[in-house]
Amino acid sequence: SDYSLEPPRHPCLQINAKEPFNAEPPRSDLVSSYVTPVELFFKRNHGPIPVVDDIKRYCVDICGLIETPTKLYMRDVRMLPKYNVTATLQCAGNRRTAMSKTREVRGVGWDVSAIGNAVWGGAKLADVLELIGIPKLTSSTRSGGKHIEFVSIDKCKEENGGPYKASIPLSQATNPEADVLLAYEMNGEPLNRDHGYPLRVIVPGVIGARSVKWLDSINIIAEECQGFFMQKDYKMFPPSVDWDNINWNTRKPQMDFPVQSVICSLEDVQPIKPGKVCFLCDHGFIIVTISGYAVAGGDRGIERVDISIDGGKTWMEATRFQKTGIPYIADHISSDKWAWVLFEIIVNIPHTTEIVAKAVDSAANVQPERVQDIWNLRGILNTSWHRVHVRVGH
Ligand code: MTE
Ligand code: MO
Repeated sequence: SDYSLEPPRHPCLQINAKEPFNAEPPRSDLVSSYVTPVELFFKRNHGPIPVVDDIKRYCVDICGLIETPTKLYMRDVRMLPKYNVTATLQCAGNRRTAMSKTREVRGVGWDVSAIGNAVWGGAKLADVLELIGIPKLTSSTRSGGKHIEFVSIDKCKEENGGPYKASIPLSQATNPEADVLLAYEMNGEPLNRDHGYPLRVIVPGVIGARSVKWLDSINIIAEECQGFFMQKDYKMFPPSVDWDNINWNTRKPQMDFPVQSVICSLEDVQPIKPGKVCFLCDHGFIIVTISGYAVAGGDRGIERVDISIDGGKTWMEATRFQKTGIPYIADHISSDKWAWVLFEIIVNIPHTTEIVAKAVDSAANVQPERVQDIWNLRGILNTSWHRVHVRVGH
């Protein structure tokens, strides 16, 4: 493996692993804009960043259960209708470091910023598949358990030096409403190398692991992909399963992510010095802005974000935003159905306390209270109530 050709990266990123490169922005920067700038967007890799320099010859092989295997060139992808989909990408390992504090887990440590919201530009996978004779999903379409497998150019040690790969059900791939993209743009610019240049998959509402970067081939297969990241990783196990009694076959690969919310305006332990980050009003209270992100998995939306300033005894509802500065209300649901919402509430903090956030999605799913109850050996999907401790004093 060769790490001598890695692209330049923004100095603000917090590096969680150098080779392969895994990094996230500081939490306070994450919610300063609704659309995450490319250079601050988290980078999650399993090997060196591949180099694609001959873009004219670059193509995706489409093979497997189809009559005529096809080569898809960039010009073919660009000829299809272009869609710009605002979608939040979240790594299943987001907030792993916090989970590992209750009990050890295996995996790269992440704070709360293994997530970002971008405008992805590209062709719909449903259009690409239609081009090669696989019809769009209709109520009468039977996909019979078939999957669409995405294979990358990169090489990783988990696959014994083979490429990263993953798959999604054919029924999702052929459904135009699912907005699965072959993306060549991120925030209006050509994809950069870190994020999958020249072409990557974006699967909205699903853990980041299925959004394969540096696409090399698409296989139509009879059942889900048998690769490492589908079968031996990114599965949710109960707290009773450990490395000596694990049976990977008992669980399905994780697809949709569960409802999540995080406070980004405060660190885990936030010392508040009156007069600096905040000020003391006449009554001796301290005014603090609590802001962060909330995101629902699948095609669900965020219904509500609850905030507590007494460790979870009492709650109040935060204001929610999608496009920055535009609060949205129930009868004005935004079109950004795959995107996070930012939330904000300004509160008076009387003394040292614990501030908590929990979100509710459109199916009334709520985040679990305690991280111990969802602990799993790989440390994925930590969506427990997000807590920060505010320490008031000089
Ligand atoms: N695709 C390839 N080819 N190789 C990878 O290592 N990592 C996956 C996914 N796609 C990965 C990949 C994981 S686990 C995540 S969370 C997202 O890419 C991260 O995408 P990003 O680096 O653009 O933020
Ligand atoms: Mo991930």
